[in-house]
Amino acid sequence: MSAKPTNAQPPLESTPPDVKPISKAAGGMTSALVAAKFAFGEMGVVRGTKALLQLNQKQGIDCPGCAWPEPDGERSHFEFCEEGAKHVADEATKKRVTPDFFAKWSVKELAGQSDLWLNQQGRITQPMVLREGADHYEAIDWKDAFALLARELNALASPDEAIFYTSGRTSNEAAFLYQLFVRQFGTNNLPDCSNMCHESSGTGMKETLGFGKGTVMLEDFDLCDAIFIIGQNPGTNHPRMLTTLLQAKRRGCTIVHINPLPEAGTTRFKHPQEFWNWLGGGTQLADLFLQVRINGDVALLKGIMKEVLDAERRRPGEILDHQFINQHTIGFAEFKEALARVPLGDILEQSGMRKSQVEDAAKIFINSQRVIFCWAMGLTQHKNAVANIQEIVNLVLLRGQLGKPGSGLCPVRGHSNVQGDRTMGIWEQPAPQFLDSLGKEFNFRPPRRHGYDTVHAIRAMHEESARVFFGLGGNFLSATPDTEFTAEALRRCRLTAHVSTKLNRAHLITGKQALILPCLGRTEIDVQANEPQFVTTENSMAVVEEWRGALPPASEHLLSEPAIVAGLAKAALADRSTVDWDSLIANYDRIRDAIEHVVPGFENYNERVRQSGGFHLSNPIRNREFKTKDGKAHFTVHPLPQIDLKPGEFLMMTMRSHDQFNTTIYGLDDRYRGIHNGRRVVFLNAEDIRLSRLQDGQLVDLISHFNGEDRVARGFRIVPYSIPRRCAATYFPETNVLVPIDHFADKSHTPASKSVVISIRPAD
Ligand SMILES: Nc1nc2c(c(=O)[nH]1)N[C@H]1C(S)=C(S)[C@@H](COP(=O)(O)OP(=O)(O)OC[C@H]3O[C@@H](n4cnc5c(=O)[nH]c(N)nc54)[C@H](O)[C@@H]3O)O[C@H]1N2
Ligand SMILES: Nc1nc2c(c(=O)[nH]1)N[C@H]1C(S)=C(S)[C@@H](COP(=O)(O)OP(=O)(O)OC[C@H]3O[C@@H](n4cnc5c(=O)[nH]c(N)nc54)[C@H](O)[C@@H]3O)O[C@H]1N2
Ligand SMILES: [Mo]
Repeated sequence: MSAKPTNAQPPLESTPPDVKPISKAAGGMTSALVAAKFAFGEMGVVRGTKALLQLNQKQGIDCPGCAWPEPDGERSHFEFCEEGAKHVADEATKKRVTPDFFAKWSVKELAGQSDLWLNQQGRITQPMVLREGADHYEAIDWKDAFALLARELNALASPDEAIFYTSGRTSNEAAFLYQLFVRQFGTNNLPDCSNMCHESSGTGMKETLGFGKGTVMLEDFDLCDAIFIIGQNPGTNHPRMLTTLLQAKRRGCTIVHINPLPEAGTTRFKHPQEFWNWLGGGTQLADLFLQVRINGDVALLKGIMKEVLDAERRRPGEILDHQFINQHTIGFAEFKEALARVPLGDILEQSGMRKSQVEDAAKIFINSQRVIFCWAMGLTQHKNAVANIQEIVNLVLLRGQLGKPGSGLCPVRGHSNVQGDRTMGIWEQPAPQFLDSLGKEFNFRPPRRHGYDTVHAIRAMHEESARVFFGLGGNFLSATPDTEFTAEALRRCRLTAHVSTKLNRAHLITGKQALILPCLGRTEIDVQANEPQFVTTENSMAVVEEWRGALPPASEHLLSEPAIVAGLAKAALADRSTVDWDSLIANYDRIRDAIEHVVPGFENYNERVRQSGGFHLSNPIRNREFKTKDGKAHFTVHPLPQIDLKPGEFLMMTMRSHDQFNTTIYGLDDRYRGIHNGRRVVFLNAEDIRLSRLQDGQLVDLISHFNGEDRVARGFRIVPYSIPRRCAATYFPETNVLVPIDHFADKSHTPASKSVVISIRPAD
């Protein structure tokens, strides 16, 4: 090969980022202004105002930002958050990426641009193809695009040589049709963003409790005595949750925040709706902040549980819920014995906590009858992520805090329909019962062999045992670990195709041929057979609701996601399909009818989802039904994780700034952390900077170390920050190149992107 391959990583920044005093309170006037500025800049004042006023209103546009539910009561016109406004504005932008744009810019030139720039170019207006050997994408009509896909898919030696990825914005309707098509095509290769996200939560809960979804509903937050927020940054990533927390706080609920960083929002929060509060200092949400070391959570949770068991020894029968433990659980004796053997010294060292801090947390836990545990990526993206979740399960089992109002487990999901996509069957390991009903409804025999998850899909493409990649949404190249390895995997494909709204780097690192298939966004009106359609989603608390787009489509050439799936299915399966795709697409009620027949819990789907507020999918754990083999909830025993850092090494987490949605970069500021005008920063403890003979502001390269392999990311500015010793923090996706493909969580296979061992050297 002579030519240098196209850049897979975001390019270096021309100037290092600025560091300014940190904006301590989340929300408030600045949020509202930033939101309005961004929205009007993208959409213009008229479209912008219309979109913002409809955001999160009943019958309005829902926020595609996160999966936190909206309150059911009256909404004011200001029930939007800065982040929500950005997500909507980003999709509703007036800017367009047309065939002329692609004629002007070669793929290689585009790859030299930043992620911010790529996203800023606007909405993609027409299907585009990159033909073998070509430098530029060119327009293609839908029929030819589907034909190309069909040709490549049907040329494969086996259906298992195709990969069908899904990102979590996909609606229930599109997801259901997609998995139906994929299974009729003959494979279960359905990796999804969940594999990189809350897979560890699902795996950890399923194994111990028999069900993998959160057990609380919004009303439980009105009843709880304490909320523990672990490994989550709600101020940026789930801003609507701050309102819930504020309300809980005001009625006297105690909030504990466990995080290596003192994130804004949990320290101080000003609600954008509360004008009178804008000038004040905001409300301090967290009563106790525990600045745990990265991956110190198993240790900390064990420390808290030791205190709980000690308290029980002092006041027998008063602390633990013996009735619950006896009746509903298994493994308590072994758990207790194993915990007693864990030395407190190891717990304190690994968690980085003082004994008094562990005691304070335990005291809050013990003094609260009803406790909710919330968590996100800070727990799920470690090698021992499933153990992290299962230690939380142990904790709630001790006091019977499942199936008890105001208590329970709340894995706070990311993408707005990531949970629903799973319910619809987007999973590489489908349950036999699901496949049975699917086969029965559509009169075919779905494949039984488990498919590839995200990490193994990348491996398969790298080994050329998979040759076609299809992505329904998302940015597979930049969201996945080990950017250079993944890039090579994609380059080896015959064809890579993405259903997308905006341009991203995954369109630029391609197989021999590539397709971009532009779709309607959730904010847009979807008309089929002359009737406007709506779609449905399931939020983090298993509430299924309708979404109706309100804005005219960004281009007349766009198709809806369900229509794209149907077009693909018709072309690829032709007479082999037993499904009347045209009929399903003409009226999405028919898709929902089929879902009702296949997926339990969707009885009277069309009727119930039209009711205000939708409907809730029941969760057996709420009734203390544990669908494990023995019908019991399981205590589990986990060793303290091995965290071996050699001298000069740091444990690095990769996280989101306040100006991005996953791989989509909205801007270059993270004002809650004081970063402006750039993203290539590495946050370090000031003492570590001094001892490593590095300097504030210095440019460095980061090298990750794994099984004797080194990976390098270049050009990061050192920022002294409040972070525990030997810990480092950087932004995703710039540092995904450092996350080794084989460094993933036991059992769930979630890339361990919050536990990367690195060293730091002055930049070349
Ligand atoms: N605005 C915005 N909203 C979003 C997204 C976005 O990118 N932008 N993404 C969406 C998606 S898909 C998801 S999954 C969620 C993600 O939501 P979060 O999980 O909040 O996202 P991260 O930025 O990855 O933050 C992880 C948090 O965990 C902490 N952390 C890291 N390692 C550890 C650890 O070992 N222990 C503990 N206790 N804490 C740790 C970090 O300091 C950080 O506060 O947000 C969703 N909402
Ligand atoms: N290092 C590191 N890596 C991570 C993470 C981390 O914390 N650290 N987090 C992981 C997590 S939690 C997640 S969820 C994944 C996210 O992985 P993905 O879901 O694959 O990535 P996104 O960045 O959310 O996808 C953005 C693209 O989706 C397309 N898009 C937007 N809206 C729509 C729509 O309505 N329909 C369609 N078809 N396309 C649309 C746009 O073209 C946009 O460019 O990343 C994971 N990767
Ligand atoms: Mo996520």
